[in-house]
Amino acid sequence: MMSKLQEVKAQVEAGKTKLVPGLVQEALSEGCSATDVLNAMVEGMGVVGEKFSTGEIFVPEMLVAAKAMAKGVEVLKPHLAGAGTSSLGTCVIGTVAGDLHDIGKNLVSMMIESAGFNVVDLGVDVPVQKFVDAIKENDNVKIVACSGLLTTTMPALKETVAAIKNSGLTGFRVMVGGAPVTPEYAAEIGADGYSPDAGSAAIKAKELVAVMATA
Ligand code: B1M
Repeated sequence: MMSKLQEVKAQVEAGKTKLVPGLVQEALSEGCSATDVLNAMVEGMGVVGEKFSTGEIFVPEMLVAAKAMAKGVEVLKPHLAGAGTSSLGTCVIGTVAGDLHDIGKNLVSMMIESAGFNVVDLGVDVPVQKFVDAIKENDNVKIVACSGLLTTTMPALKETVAAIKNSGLTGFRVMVGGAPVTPEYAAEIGADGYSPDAGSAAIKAKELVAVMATA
């Protein structure tokens, strides 16, 4: 018999938007940790990505799988993220221009919020200037987090970091991440921080702010 986690993974893969939330709830009720459930969904998305690469499925299937995962994450959210205290400052976050992927960015946003930041989420396909404007328009911005999921939008990450750094605005640190991003690339484009996943992004954000405070 399929375990509940295997079922969650399979139904995310199959894009079963209506089934996934209930299965996530059942998995939690059966004692699975929120992290295990999240990992099962991420694994499901991994399979979806592989099938897309091999031409077995197409964009619409990828999209419904993403929707199913987003529904599952909604159920998981209170279990993953604690109550934000908003005492560490504001984090402006977004997926860079030309890029529509938001599941990873949303997870990073959630974890950063639970680490104690007030999060301003600019969404996806965010033009460079919108990042700069958001830093100006919001109070106490300490972290700017830019996500990119496509090799083709890595240059947009570079442009975004450059524009923020050249804006003359100060008092914050810039973090980048997303599947194709490496620590080397992050350093090369002048980002202050990189992290491979949502959990470590929250830790990195706190570290950057702590270092800034003592500088
Ligand atoms: Co897209 N897509 N997609 N897609 N898609 C990928 C990324 C791809 C790897 C699939 C593949 O071919 N195997 C491939 C990119 C190849 C490449 O660039 N090398 C790809 C492609 C090609 C495309 C299109 C070009 C397809 C087309 O139209 N021909 C197109 C581009 C659209 C665009 O953006 N302009 C496209 C479209 C889409 C959908 C819209 C259909 C949908 C996204 C829907 C949505 O997000 N709302 C989609 C999906 C779902 C995927 C896959 C299957 C899953 C992505 C995902 O959500 N993963 C993906 C394959 C894969 O990832 N295996 C794929 C789960 C998520 C939790 O992981 O986003 O990596 P991830 O986030 C992680 C880390 O990366 C990190 O933390 C997160 C959580 O731990 N992280 C950060 C992310 N941001 C961070 C920021 C940080 C720190 C860490 O600091 C600031």
